[in-house]
Amino acid sequence: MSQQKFNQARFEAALTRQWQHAGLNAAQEMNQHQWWHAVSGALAELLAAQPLAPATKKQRHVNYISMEFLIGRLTGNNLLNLGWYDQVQALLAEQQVSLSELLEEEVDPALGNGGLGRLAACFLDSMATVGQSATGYGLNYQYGLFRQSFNDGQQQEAPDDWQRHCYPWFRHNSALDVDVPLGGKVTRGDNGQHLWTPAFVMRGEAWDLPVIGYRNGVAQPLRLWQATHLHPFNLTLFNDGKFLQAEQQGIDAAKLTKVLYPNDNHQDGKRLRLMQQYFQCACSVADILRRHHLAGRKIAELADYEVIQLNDTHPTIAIPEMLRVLLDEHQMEWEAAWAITSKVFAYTNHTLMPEALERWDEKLVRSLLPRHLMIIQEINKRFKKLVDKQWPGDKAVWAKLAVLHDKQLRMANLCVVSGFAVNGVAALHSDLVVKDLFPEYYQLWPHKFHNVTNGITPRRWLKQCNPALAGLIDETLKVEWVNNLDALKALEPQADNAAFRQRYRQIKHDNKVRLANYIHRLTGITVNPQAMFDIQIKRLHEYKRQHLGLLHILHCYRQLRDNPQQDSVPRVFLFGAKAAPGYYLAKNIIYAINKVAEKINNDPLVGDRLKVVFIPDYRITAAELMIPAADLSEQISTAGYEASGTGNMKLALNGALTIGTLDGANVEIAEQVGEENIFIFGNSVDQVKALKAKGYDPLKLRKKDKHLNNLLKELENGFFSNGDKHAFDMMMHSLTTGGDPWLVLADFAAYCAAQQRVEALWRDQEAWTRTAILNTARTGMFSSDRSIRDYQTRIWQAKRQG
Ligand code: 73E
Repeated sequence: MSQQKFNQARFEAALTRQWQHAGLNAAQEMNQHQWWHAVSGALAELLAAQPLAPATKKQRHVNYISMEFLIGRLTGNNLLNLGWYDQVQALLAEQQVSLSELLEEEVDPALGNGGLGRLAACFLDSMATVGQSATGYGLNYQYGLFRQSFNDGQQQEAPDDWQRHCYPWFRHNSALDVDVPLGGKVTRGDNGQHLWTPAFVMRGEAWDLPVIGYRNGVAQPLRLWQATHLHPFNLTLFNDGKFLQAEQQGIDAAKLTKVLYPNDNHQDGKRLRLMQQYFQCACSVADILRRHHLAGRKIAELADYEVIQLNDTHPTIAIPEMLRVLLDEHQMEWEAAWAITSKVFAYTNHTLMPEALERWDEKLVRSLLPRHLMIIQEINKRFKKLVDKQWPGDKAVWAKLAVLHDKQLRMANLCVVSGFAVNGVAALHSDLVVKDLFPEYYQLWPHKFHNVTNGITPRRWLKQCNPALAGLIDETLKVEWVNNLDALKALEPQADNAAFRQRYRQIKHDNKVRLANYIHRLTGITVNPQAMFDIQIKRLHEYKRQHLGLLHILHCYRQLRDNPQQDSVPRVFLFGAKAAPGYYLAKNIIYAINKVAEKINNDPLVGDRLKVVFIPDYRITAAELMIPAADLSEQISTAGYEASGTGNMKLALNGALTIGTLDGANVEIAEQVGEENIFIFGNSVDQVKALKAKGYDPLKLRKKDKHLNNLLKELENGFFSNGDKHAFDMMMHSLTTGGDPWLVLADFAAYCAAQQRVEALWRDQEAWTRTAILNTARTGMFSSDRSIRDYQTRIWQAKRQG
């Protein structure tokens, strides 16, 4: 398909309908926000008429189910992908309206926590762009991820009411409503069939956002389910006079999609979360089957046309839901239903962290989903036969592999047993999935296991967020590179071209000025754009080790105080991170960084040489400003714990040099850019394992390393906290007597040494720029278009093993 032409007359007519609908008499009466709303609404209306590419036998339709889609602002991105940006800009300019200014009016929908949700959004963009027919299925939360502010350095959370009811990109299609049962009991009918009598039924409404391919005429839906009560209320209860109970049902239903759970890499085990999961899965499975039937296809052919990709285990309950529908509603035999189901589902694993691996109490599952529990028991029983055959009498193996064990349901096991494919998200991670997490499953089914290294969409993460660099690339390469990112390779020779380097450096500088202005507006802090912008942006988590960054800042501060005359490299340390509201240690790390920042930023001895800024309320829109302005990208997780990372890719593509451990996709970034163009340090996965095995003791390390000990002491003696010696107790305990589980102290010396190498290169700005250009030129493989093609060839369209 080719790009859809911009039709000015149709657009203007749609725009007119928008302001008329708002009750105005003329376009000129609109304020800035109304302009944004009207332009977006008009575009959405034009797109609604767009036909969908149907599923074919040649290409299965992908149903990407995810609890999170961190989409970011849509209007600018959609205009860019449509190729209509310039025309709309010119049209608005005639009315003295600035397109770029009105785009700032959009709230950034925060329907996700971090990398997992952003990955889902990048994948939708890429599927539309490479022509992979797909539907995204998620939840339409009324409140997205909380808004963050700081009060005396402590994180405060406020609800993110993003006004979903008047978001102009939504299209609600009431013909797609789904009824979702919950609770109750299961009995047997006359023919032995299972009859589920639910305690209550909710309604799922389909709210669609358009996902637009890059200039290829494709638009496909991201379908977000929203829960409401049934209309009318349960009439029987109503007639019995039990009004309040009837109303109660409505209240509960609306609660279901009220709020996104704010945990990243952590499971809470809350009842409402399981209800959200089931609600999403029941709606999505019903929708997939409805589409299949409407196309006139037989149920037995489902796996020839549809694949369901599970974004981590959060939507796993879709598996027993599919079986339930096939068994109970289509009256299929187990074998036939299983044959279909086990060819449809594929599972992506995003984490090895034990606290993030989902388990649900059997009791809870039974109370909400009695029929599903029975189906899971059947899967478990049949699977046990296979395990008994392979490992006769081996109880330990069964204890590991069982889907149901110790009254707990293990979602990852259910996925591996029931799906046709399992993949990790970076080469190193996929290796660990096989070796550490699922070795026995790998023995049983080696063909199920794959790697698909994550990627990022270059539309948003280069062309849109860094227009000046995109322009320079256009001009230099004279080919369309944004949907063929390998083309960036041709920039390599420019690293040796002084004039190109000058322009590249100037662009980085301008982006830093843009960020400095934002920082000043937001925090009142003035930062020097000549300084190195050293950036760590990601969720706050111990394993990501923002506190290792903090220790290095203390080290720099110490050096400045010890040698005030020294010719130091000026740095601005920038952080952006939210901590889950109940994750107190993470919040304590935020507090520590803010307190240290306060001290350093107000120390006249330091002046412009060192600044530390924690940017509040980090989100996609802030990332779009920070990434193009970064000189140094901090990717310093404990090796073996960051499955992939995607911020690392965005930053490298935009010409930030990486300082990082051999973890996640850092390994592949290093391979691509070359060891001499990245700063790798610290213990490797094997070394981390060995250290832990032999009994690592941070206190011994502290004793030996006087310098490190002095830095820690300053955190303990109230120097940074107005004399409060307990301000950072939680963090300090974790680093010392708590055993330093993330090996922060163990990697500290190597980290500082790597930072030295960073400074040495920085002092030679030509060499630095050369390296930065090579990073841009060599990170084309991290386009999510490549990830999607990998999914196509390795998983979705691969020849299926029966
Ligand atoms: O390494 C990242 C990865 O790049 C990983 O931590 C993250 O997924 C990214 C995309 O693959 C992730 N998030 C979660 N698990 N892994 C998670 C777990 C529970 C709730 C919410 C998010």
